[in-house]
Amino acid sequence: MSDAGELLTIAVDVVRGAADLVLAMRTEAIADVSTKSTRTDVVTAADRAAEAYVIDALRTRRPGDAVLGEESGEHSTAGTGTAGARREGMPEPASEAGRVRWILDPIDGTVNYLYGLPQYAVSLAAERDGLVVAGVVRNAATGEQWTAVRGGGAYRSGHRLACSAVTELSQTLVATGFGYAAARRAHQARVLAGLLPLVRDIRRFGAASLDLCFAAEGRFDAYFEKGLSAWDHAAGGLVAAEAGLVVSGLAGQPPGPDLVLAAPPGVYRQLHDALVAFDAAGGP
Ligand code: LIP
Repeated sequence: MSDAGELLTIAVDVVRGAADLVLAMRTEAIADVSTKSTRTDVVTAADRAAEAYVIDALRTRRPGDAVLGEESGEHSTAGTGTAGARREGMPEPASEAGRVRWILDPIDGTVNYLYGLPQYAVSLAAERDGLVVAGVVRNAATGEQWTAVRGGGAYRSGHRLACSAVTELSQTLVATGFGYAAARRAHQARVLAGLLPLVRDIRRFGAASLDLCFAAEGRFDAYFEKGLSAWDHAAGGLVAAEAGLVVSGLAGQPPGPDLVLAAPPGVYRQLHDALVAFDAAGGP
């Protein structure tokens, strides 16, 4: 069974290469933009190229693992293909129990990438038996990088991270984000209208993985968002939890598409209950 630290070492190496590719090809990539769920939900040639790069690298270094990528879905790295062909003597694919699944967002913050706002990241997590055990988030524009191993703490460039110690909701700087569909955005606006008078202020930076890492080091106090996919929060959620934030959904649910909430213990319950009151996990 793979040591989480070894998985993190591979993830850091692969993500660095993907982030360098994303940055290098931005000029051409933003000339090749298509859309997904709505006209504002964009994907570029760089999203696709970075995802292919990571999958190919993992096929070489971790044959037999599974990969879930935002742009191309679920893969096995035991598949055929250039680097994926199973070479003589290579280990059999891991059995389901203990099998590693990689969860990848090749560019989180794609709209920021399109506009040249330096807040976009490559996010890669390693999950084993349904539990994320290692994760890395790398801001491709600035080179800032956050890492975590379950039970081993969270770090940015070698510095151990600790979340905010805030205890009053009225003193809490809260980050959030919004979906792409108009009906969901209208509901999220109503939630925000209820929350805004109760907190210090709101921030919206546009990349969930980086939002979770910023909360992990207290650049803002807390974060919540509805509508995230696993690739948006798998790595950043581990960084946040290892920095001391409580990471959950609402009403006893795990973090997921209904809601991801990351808050310091001192205000978790106050913020959680306010989000429940405003039906932040509800709506379209
Ligand atoms: C983004 C998320 C962000 C959310 C954006 C978008 P993408 O992911 O990271 O938190 O508010 O609407 O979903 O689409 O850039 O990978």
